[in-house]
This record gives sequence, structure tokens and C-alpha cells, in this order.
Amino acid sequence: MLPFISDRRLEPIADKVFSGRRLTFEDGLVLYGSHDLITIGQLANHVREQQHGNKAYYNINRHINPTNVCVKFCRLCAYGRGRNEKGAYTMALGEVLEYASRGFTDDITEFHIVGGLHPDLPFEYYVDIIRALHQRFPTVHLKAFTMVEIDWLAKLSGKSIEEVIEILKEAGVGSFPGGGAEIFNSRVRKIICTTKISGHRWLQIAKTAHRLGVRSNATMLYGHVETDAERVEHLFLLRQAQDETGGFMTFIPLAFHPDNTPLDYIRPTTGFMDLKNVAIARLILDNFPHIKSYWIQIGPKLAQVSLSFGADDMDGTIIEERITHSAGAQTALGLTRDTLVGLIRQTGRIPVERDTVYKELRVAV
Ligand code: V47
Repeated sequence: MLPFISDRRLEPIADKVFSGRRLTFEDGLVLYGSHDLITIGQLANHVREQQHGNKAYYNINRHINPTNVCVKFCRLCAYGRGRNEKGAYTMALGEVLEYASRGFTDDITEFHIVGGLHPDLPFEYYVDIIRALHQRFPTVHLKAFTMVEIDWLAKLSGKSIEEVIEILKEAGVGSFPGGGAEIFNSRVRKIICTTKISGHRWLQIAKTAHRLGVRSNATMLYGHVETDAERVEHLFLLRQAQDETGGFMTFIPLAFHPDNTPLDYIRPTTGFMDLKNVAIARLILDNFPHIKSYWIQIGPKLAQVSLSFGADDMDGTIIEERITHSAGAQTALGLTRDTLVGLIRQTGRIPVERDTVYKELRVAV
């Protein structure tokens, strides 16, 4: 038991956490409504340490964004461009390979590949990118295309979701990243991403991928127009999907960055809100093996603290991030392995380098 809980409403939740019982929707609302961040953090840390002891994971990865041209114009996004808009770019296959090769070392174990929904590129463009990267860099895991892109590829090609996933898998995709989930609730989607696939469709595609043997991640974009109940609903839908398939590896809370978006009147998230979202995710998502704190969005300093508030993973070196930096992120574009290891070590955790599917590669002692 915890010696001191300042918000008494958290006591029954603490009992459940210590006895391994599932939290209810109502518990989620109580957690979001509470200002007792220390108690929430301690509970999340308890779960985190039960699962992972003192380990904190990271990987050596590179982000590749082949195009920022997108037909969707989501209001949450500062990255997408119309095809003739200033700043629009699309990499040819050779450019993708050249970009991937820049500064490449054998240490890189993952390419994280996502981009816009381009109106003119054919399905083959995406498959060719995967096939060529897989051929050129056979040791690198390709974590490529969100559920939103998979849906787009199915529409483009006239193929089913299953067929698209099988073709991508055969070409070399290893897993799917967790982006595009935003907040599943349709009220919120109507405001922040009107034309994007529904939350239901996102979950359906993720579950299809899992059933076909491709694991994925999941995200939640918080800090815009969503309510506490809509966040809890999002987490519960993910927990339910995970009960069905077990295919999610990690959950990443994403802090909304408003700059250069049509939602720029919204204030950026606070450190308090960032830590609370990490901790509550750890408590509700009892069937997710990992919770990642995305240092690009919450900054390396808060990411360090989050390792004691429920997170067990700090994402990776990234090398060059574009999406959140278009929306005003002030963090570095990437970090070296030494810096990541140093950040983790300072928190008293053991830095563990992993591959995309959490095979341990190197334990720093
Ligand atoms: O899909 C877009 C979000 C996501 C903004 O799977 C924004 O391992 C904040 O999904 N402010 C991309 N966020 C990032 C992502 C991700 C990151 C790290 C690891 C993994 C993983 C996935 O970023 C997008 C969207 O949900 N996003 N615009 C913005 N203005």
C-alpha cells in the first residue's frame, strides 16, 4: 500500500492496482479528474516495475517520410500539403533509398516509414519502396504505414485490407506503427480530422493486421478538444481490441502540438498533463506490454521522469523527425545512442537496446 494518498478517491483504485484487478471506465474518469499526480504516478510505476523491473528500452531507428502530399487536410496536422502547395515534396524511389542510406550504420535496426495520402501515386510506389528498402537493408525492420495508409492503399488498388497487408508483408513490412488513431470518438474526429477514417475502421484494420500475423503499435493524440471521457473511451477500445488479438506491442501517448495548424488557438500540453497521460495509459492498458514516452513531443527531460510514471520505453534515435517539428516541436530532430543511454542511466534505470518487436539487443551495465 501507499503510505499517503492525498486524493481519497484514488484509494479503491490503488486497491485494485495492488491486487491486479482491472480498472473500470469510472476509475478512468476518476484518474483523469484527480490532481494527485504523485499517487497516480506511483501506481503506474508499480505496474511498470512489476512488468519490466528496472529496465528502460530504446532503439536505434530512422524516420522516413516519403511524401508530405496528402488529400486529407486534417486540422490537427501541420505536416501535410496539397499537391501544388509550397513546401510539398515527394521522394522518388531512388531518393528514398538515398535518404535511408544517409549516415547508415549497421546499428540501425528500424526504419519508421509514414507519409501523406498522395492523390496520384499508385499502390506500386509504396510496395516498391518497401521491397527496395528490404533488399538494400535486409537487417533493418520496416515499421511502415499506419492503418490510415493501409485503408488508402486498399482504396487505391481496389484490393481488400487483407490483400494489401499480405502484399506489404511479402515485400518486407515487419510491423505497423501506431499513428493516425488520434481520438477514436467521432465528435472529436469531426473537429480535428473530419475526412480521416473512423476510429472503428482504424481498430478493424489493426485487428485484421494482428490476425494476419503483423503486430502494430497504437497511439492517442491528447491535448486538443477531447474530454476526459473521450480519452478513457479511446483507451478502453484499445484494451478491448488487445483482449481480442494480443497484437499491440506498445502504446504511445502523443501530445498535441498546435503551431502551424488550424487549431493553433489551443494551448500546448503541460508537463502535468503529459505525465498523467503516460501514467493513466499504464494503468488502464493492463494488457499492453509497453508504454512509450515519445521524447520528440514531451522533451527528453520529461521523458526521463516518465520512466518513473509508467513508461518503460523512450522510443529511439529517430535521426530526423518531421511531423511534430512542422507543428512547432522545439526538441532535437534526433538523438545519439550515447545521449539516450545517458538520459536513461541518470534515472537509475537500466538502458536496454531493443529491436522493433522488443527483442533485447544490448543491455548497458
Ligand atoms: O499519426 C500529427 C500525430 C502521429 C500532430 O508506432 C501530431 O512506434 C502532435 O504515430 N501534434 C505520428 N502529434 C507519430 C506516431 C508515432 C511516433 C513515434 C512512434 C510511433 C510508433 C508512432 O503524430 C500522427 C498523428 O497522430 N500528429 N500532427 C501534431 N500537430
